[in-house]
Amino acid sequence: MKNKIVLFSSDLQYAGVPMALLAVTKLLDKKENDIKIITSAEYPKYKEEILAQCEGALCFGISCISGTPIKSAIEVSKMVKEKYPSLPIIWGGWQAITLPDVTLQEPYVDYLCTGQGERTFSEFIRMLRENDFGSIDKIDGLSYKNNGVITHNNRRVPEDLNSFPDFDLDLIEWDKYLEVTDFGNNVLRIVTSYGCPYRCGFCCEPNNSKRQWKSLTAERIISLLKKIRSKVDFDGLMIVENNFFVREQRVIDFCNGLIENGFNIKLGQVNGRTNKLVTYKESTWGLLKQAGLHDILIGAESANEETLRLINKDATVEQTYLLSRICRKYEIKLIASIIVGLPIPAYFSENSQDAFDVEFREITKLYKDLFLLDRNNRLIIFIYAPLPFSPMYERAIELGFRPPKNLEEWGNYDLTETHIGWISKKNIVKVQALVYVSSMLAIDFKYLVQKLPIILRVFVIPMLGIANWVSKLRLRYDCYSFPLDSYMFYAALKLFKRLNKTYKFINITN
Ligand code: B12
Ligand code: SF4
Repeated sequence: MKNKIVLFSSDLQYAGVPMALLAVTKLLDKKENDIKIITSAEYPKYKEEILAQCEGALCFGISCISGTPIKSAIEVSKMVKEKYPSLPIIWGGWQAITLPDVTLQEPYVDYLCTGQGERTFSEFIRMLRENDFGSIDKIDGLSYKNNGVITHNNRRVPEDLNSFPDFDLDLIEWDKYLEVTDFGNNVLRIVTSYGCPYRCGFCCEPNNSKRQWKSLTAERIISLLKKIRSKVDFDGLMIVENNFFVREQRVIDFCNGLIENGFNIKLGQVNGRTNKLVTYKESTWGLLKQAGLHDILIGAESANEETLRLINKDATVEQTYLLSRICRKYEIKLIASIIVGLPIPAYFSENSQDAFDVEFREITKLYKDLFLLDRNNRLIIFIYAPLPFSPMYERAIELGFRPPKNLEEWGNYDLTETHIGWISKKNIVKVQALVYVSSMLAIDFKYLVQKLPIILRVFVIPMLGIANWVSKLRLRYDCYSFPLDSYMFYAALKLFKRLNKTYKFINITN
């Protein structure tokens, strides 16, 4: 008889392909295992589905990133533990990696996978199936409780992704994960690599992958895409891994593969590093454009050279400008992500308002310059949300940041909100206003609007026109205070999202 394995993705806001869950099934033998993947996108009544599927199952696995997805992971784990007390529950993903002890100490979490999951999960399933608990300490990357004492096995060294087979495409209903974006109507998210070779001081990735980067070959990606095409017709891909552009030859081969196989799609939100991209050959840029590259997302992080040096970015503000010029030449949009409020010396030594004013002035200048270079350039800004295992985390604590104390509290630690005392509410409003202006001026809402019923379009089109006009004024006069226009826009968006939940006009990740 087959073993039933039930897997759940706890990020309820996320509408995209459950990449982590698909990945961990790669090494599971389909003849022996009956795998059920449950997401809120595919199962709006996911709780009922989980409870029904867990009946007679071998284990229940949850993929969870830090922040609000912890809440639903807790709720569901408690629910399953209550109904099936002996069913092993394993958490994997970024929450398990970032806060292993805090997570595992809870009674409703039995095991953790604290790194790359493909091999760890298959060894774990074998152990459960064969009732071979004597071998538990041999499973790298697994953490568990032994008479209440937390034990972490050896870390798992990231393995070559090409040594794993593709996942079974029938595990999910692909059309449920098509998203509407500013470059396509039917866009899928994919990842083609794991880890990251860089060492940014605010990021939890270097501690996880130990600066290793493992990637699928271009041939493997193209062959996977062909299989996905046989399941669903997509017109775009978001390649959302940490860094798609690490090896130029892989990128060249991938673009050639897309072109030769006539994919005719757009590529967006493709993550890359400024310092690497500026070294790319002109011919590669031409090829990227020809293959359909719509936009690149870079971690510009700061508009200040000294800050970039302090966070070990190994890239410069000058390179951000240079990359913007290259992108303009090839008509590729550039999305630059910035982090405000990193615990840099200015916040230690100066009045925090003065430190913010300098930081904000530099960012608005960068944005204006980039906008003048190309009107499609966009800035996204995050307020720094400290997470363990990075040098900046310790600095944040020195500066007064108080971390949540237990898993429930971490579930209230919304990573998209502000938790650092050195950025005031008034300043958060300014940052949000700048993000709003940049979004209004750069995002092409065409695909979104097309999907709306006519009755809604009548309101939405003029509203977007007015929002765009006011944003231009704000940019011209550097005015980011009293952003009433953005409040109205976000109120309308909130209402729309509510309607969308009921009527499902479009599939979008919040
Ligand atoms: C896609 C993505 C998103 C998507 C979807 C997130 C999601 N719920 O899956 C969206 C756009 C929604 C998103 C948003 C955000 N994200 Co994000 N995102 C990513 C990204 C780029 C890829 C994730 C992914 O699918 N990887 C592919 C899979 C195959 O790899 P994986 O997730 O690492 O999974 C492997 C293992 O962890 C393990 N595993 C995972 N799950 C499970 C489950 C089981 C049972 C087992 C056994 C093993 C296992 O096995 C897998 C295969 O090896 C990661 C970066 C990264 N490199 O992972 C950041 C990342 C997860 N995001 C991050 C952050 C900070 C955010 C935001 C806060 C950004 C922001 N400021 O707005 C928001 C918050 C979202 C929220 N709801 O709170 C951080 C998370 C830090 C943390 N400790 O949790 C990351 C790590 C980026 C970074 N380096 O800082 N994100
Ligand atoms: S911020 Fe991006 S480039 Fe820097 S270490 Fe993290 S994943 Fe790598």
